[in-house]
Amino acid sequence: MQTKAMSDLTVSAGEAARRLGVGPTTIQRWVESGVLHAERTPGGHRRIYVTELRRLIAANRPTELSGLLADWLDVLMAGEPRKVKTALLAARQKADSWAETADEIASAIAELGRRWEAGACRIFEERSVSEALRRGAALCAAEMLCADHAPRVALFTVEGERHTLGLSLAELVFAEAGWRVFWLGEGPPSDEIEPLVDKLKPHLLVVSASSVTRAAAVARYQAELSRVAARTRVGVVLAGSGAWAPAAKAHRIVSFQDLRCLLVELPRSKARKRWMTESQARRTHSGASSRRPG
Ligand code: B12
Repeated sequence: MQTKAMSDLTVSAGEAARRLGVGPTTIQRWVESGVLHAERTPGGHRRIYVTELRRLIAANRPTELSGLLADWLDVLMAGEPRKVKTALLAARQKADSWAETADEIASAIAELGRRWEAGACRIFEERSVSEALRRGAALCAAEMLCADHAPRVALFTVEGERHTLGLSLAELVFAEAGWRVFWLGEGPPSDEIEPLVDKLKPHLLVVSASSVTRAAAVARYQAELSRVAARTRVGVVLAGSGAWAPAAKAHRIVSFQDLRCLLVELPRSKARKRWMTESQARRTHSGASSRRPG
């Protein structure tokens, strides 16, 4: 009989395949050969114990991590934002851009995930790592000042999504490209997107969702984003591994190098055109006022 406890302690064969990075047929073969212990629901579906996944992951994890990844995990696991800031700046020195460094950190985040899955990282450590990275990145971003009339971007996740580290790294890429960043982190309810745009007047909304947020919730949020973008001409970037639907009028971004390329291409976009019109209007205005007698 399927009790609450079993559904909490087990995952579907599909989820097990995703976490172990193998195909569903491999899971089937492992269960049949006894490599993996599974239960069956009354409906006949296989359920794999999370503890089994951790045992298998821990047994197959490379004992020694490659230099760079190991260094990053050491700095992050220490949980000190200032040390993370120093390490980020040192990595930026060796790289061409913050986008390159951000993609490097993204692989360290994925490794943190694998450690968590293998039971080699406790929840409090995952929290301390996330906060150290979030704060360390914010310290680096705060040092990159932008021009008064810089183009503006708002960074947030879909409502209820708490995975914001991608946005912390994206802020570095925007700051380096001279944008003014409104970093909101965990996103507002969808009915607040319009007042947000009316108040902050961003040229771009960058919204992130992970695979944790249900597809229906992402779809509802995306519908409101498209409606507000159509009315206000704000540009929209959809990011993260979440279930975004393809959208002609939005930019779908996965990596930080993708983001950097987009910021190079943007001058041709509506958002940028709006910014350039604004700056032209400002220049004309300041020209007129400077010519005005007295
Ligand atoms: C740290 C972490 C947390 C932290 C997040 C802290 C923070 N400030 O971000 C906390 C503790 C809050 C957390 C909570 C939870 N988490 Co969590 N988390 C992680 C962990 C270890 C790394 C975080 C992370 O950012 N990953 C990156 C993923 C989530 O984001 P992504 O969308 O793929 O984004 C990547 C890229 O797309 C890109 N990106 C993202 N946004 C943007 C934006 C731009 C512009 C660009 C260019 C790129 C970009 O950068 C990201 C990093 O590479 C991952 C493990 C992993 N492998 O990722 C688990 C993980 C994502 N979490 C998971 C789960 C299940 C949860 C919880 C439900 C646990 C629980 N029961 O409470 C809650 C859900 C909270 C919620 N409502 O969102 C699962 C998701 C499984 C699934 N179904 O998909 C994972 C995979 C762990 C696991 N192996 O099971 N988590």
